[in-house]
Amino acid sequence: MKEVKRALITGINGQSGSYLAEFLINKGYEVFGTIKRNSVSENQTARLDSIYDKIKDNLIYADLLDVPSLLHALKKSNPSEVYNLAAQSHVRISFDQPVYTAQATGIGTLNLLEAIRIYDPSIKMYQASSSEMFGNSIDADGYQRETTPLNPVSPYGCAKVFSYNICRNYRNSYGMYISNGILFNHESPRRGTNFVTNKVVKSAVRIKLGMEKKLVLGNLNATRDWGHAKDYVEAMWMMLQKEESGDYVCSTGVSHSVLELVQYVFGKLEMDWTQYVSSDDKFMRPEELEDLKGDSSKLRNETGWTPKYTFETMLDEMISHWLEYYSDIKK
Ligand code: G4F
Repeated sequence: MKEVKRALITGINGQSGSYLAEFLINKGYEVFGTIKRNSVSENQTARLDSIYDKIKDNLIYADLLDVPSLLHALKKSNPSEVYNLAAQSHVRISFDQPVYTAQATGIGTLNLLEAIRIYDPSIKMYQASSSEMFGNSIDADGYQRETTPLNPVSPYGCAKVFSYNICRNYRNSYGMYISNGILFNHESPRRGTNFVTNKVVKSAVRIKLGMEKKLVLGNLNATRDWGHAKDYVEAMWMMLQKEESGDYVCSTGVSHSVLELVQYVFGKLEMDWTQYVSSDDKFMRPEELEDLKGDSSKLRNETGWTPKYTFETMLDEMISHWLEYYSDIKK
């Protein structure tokens, strides 16, 4: 048994990685994380600002495609829990870079599994699986759950299905503790602004402040089950505290269309969205996942997890964030 709980997070500087790092530090963990070399070093750790002093010496350059770097990260962190959050995670971009996405989001997971198996197969691993794996499979009651067939409709979804299956295979073959969190969309002020929620909120605030005139989106009819990343990182941790590993859907159970998202955000800012928003093919996907709504009963029943944010309170927080951001810049 390792005395102080130590966790390694791949992709620690992403939206979920940064919230998870804060959550685990509050739980008393020593937290380590992998980051990738980037030609623009400024802002690379921006999401980690609030905990930077606590983790700056625990940030390790590593890449899921570089097995020795993963072994080095495991050796340096000597973790009892590994959270695999690194990936090429943008669905639209996965159509532009399908091979890279298959490597980073698919083979990268296998590289990490092998590194763990070589270094210490008793380590517990969390795999960031995704509701994008369901594609257009929906159960008769309108929900997706652990038993819903996986029928991905994007290179990203296909790569995530590979990772999901290889994790189950390593669990069964080698008795390793590996849990798949099948997370539905999760958002926050830290969300990249090329994902639809933060694109809409940031743009609407800029339009309100006279900094921008138009917002161009893709498919307004798609529906998503949007939760808050802060709630979802708690679910990741809860999954790894269970005696046995398994596969768990994490979702709010409520879905909204992109159009409803637009209407809510523009309405909150007292603007008529029809004056500003249009749709263009360039933001459409060659194949679209139309509807997502998750049934997370298994997770809720087995761990007691329940989300604290609603769609509305999450968007309110994001709107406040961007209003404050631009008012600080003007000072
Ligand atoms: O915000 P999105 O880009 O998220 P998407 O594709 O659902 O993927 C996210 O959730 C997955 C979980 O299911 C994760 F695995 C994945 O890593 C990522 O976090 O798009 C949401 C919806 C789509 O239907 C998209 O077509 O919004 C639609 N949309 C409409 N206009 C747009 C836009 N999406 C983006 N990014 N940009 C637009 O202008």
